[in-house]
Amino acid sequence: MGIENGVFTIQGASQEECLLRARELYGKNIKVVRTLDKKTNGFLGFFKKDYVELTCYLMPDPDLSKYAFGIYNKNPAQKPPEEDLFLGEKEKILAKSQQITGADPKITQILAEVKGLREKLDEMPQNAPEKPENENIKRIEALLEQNDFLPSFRKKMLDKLKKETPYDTLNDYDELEQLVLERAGDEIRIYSEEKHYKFPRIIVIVGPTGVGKTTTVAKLAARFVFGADYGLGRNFNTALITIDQFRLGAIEQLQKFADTIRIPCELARDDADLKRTIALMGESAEVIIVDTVGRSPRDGAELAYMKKMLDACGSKAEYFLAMSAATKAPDMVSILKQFEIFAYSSVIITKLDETMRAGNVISALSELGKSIAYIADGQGVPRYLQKANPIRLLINLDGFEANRDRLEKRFGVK
Ligand SMILES: Nc1nc2c(ncn2[C@@H]2O[C@H](COP(=O)(O)OP(=O)(O)OP(=O)(O)O)[C@@H](O)[C@H]2O)c(=O)[nH]1
Ligand SMILES: [Mg+2]
Repeated sequence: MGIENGVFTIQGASQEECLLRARELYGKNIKVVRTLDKKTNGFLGFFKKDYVELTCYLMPDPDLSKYAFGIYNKNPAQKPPEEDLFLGEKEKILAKSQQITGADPKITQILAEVKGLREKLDEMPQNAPEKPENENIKRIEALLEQNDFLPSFRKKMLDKLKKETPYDTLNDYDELEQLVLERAGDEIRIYSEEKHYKFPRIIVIVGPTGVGKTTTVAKLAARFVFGADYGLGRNFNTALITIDQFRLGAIEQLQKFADTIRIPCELARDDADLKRTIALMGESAEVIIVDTVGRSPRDGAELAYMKKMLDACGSKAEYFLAMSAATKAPDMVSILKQFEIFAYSSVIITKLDETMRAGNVISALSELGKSIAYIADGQGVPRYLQKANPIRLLINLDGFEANRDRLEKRFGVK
C-alpha cells in the first residue's frame, strides 16, 4: 500500500474499515474510485478469507503538509500554490484514471464530466454581479411606491409579475403597465348590495374625525330620496339621525341639508333616545341614516363607548366605515382594524379628489380583505358620490397611463 500521484489502494475486512484507515493516514479528502471484494487463495482451499480493496485518490487540500506522504511535505517553502496543486493533481489523476479504469469505462466518463464542469466553472466570470433587474420592472416598482402601495403589496405584485410575465412582455412597458393595473384591479373587492331589504333599512356611518362622514350621510340620503334618478328603481322615504351633540354646529349642518331636501332629521343624545327615535322614524321611513361622532382610531375607550350606544340601532343595522383617501397606507390599515368593533359591512372612501394616489386604498383594503362600497370625490352633494368600481381607483393612480377600454372590458363597468 503506497501512494503514487495521489492514488493509493488500501485493504481491510470491510469497506468501512478501509475508509477508516485511509482517513487516519491521509485525512478526510479522499475519494473512492473503485471497491473490490477480494478472496485469498488460502491453503488447499482452507483458510480462504474475504477482504475488500479500495482504490482511492486524494482530493487537493490546501494543507496537505500535515499528511505523511510524498512530495507535499518535503519543503513547505516549495509548496505549489493551491491552484497549481489542484490542476497538477487533476492531470495526474486523469492520467492515472486511464490505467485504473481500463477495465471500468464508467469512471473515465465520470472523470471527464468532472473535468468539463471544472472548465465551465473556470470560464464563468468571477464574482459575477447579480442578474440586473429589468428596467421596466424597476419603473413599475418606483410607480407603485410613489402611489403609496403597502410594501407587502408591492412585493407580492412584483414577484407575481416577474414570475408569470413572459420575457417579451417584460420588455414591453405599455403592456406591463396595463398588466399591473389589471392585477391591482383584481385585488379590489366591491361591496355588493343586497337587493331586498326589510324596511326600515338602517345605515350607520362611522369613521375617524373630519373624513367627511356628515357630508357622506347627506350624499347618501340624497341618493335614496332621488333613488329613481340614481338607478335605484324608485325614490325612498328617508330620514336622518345624528348622535353628534358635541361638535359645534354638527346638528345644524345636517338639519340644514335635511330641510333643503325635506326629510326629517333628529338628534339622539343617548342609547334610549336613539332606540326611540329609530322606532318612531321607522314607522314611515324606509331608509334611516345615522351620522356619528368622529373618533380617533387610537381611542379604543371612546370607540367602545360609541359602539355601546349604537347597539340601540339593532342587529339589522349596517355599518359603513368612512375613510379619507388622503390617509397614508399604514394608517389606513390601523383604522380598518380599530373600527372592526363595529363589524362594518364595507368601506366608503372619501376625498379621492384630494389625492392622485390610490395605492394606499387598494393595498390596505386588500391586506385586510375589506370591500369598498362608495367613493366620494368632491364636496358637492349629492353629485360627488358614486358606487365604487375598480376603474375609478385605477385611473387615480399617479403616473400610470390606464387603457380605459381595456379596463372596462376586464371589469365590466363604464
Ligand atoms: N374634497 C372633498 N372634501 C370633502 C369630501 N367629503 C367631505 N369633504 C369636506 O371635508 C370636510 C369635513 O367634512 P364632514 O362631513 O364635516 O366630516 P366629518 O367626518 O363629519 O367630521 P367630524 O364630524 O368632525 O368628524 C368638509 O369641509 C367637507 O366639505 C370629499 O369627498 N372631497
Ligand atoms: Mg360630522
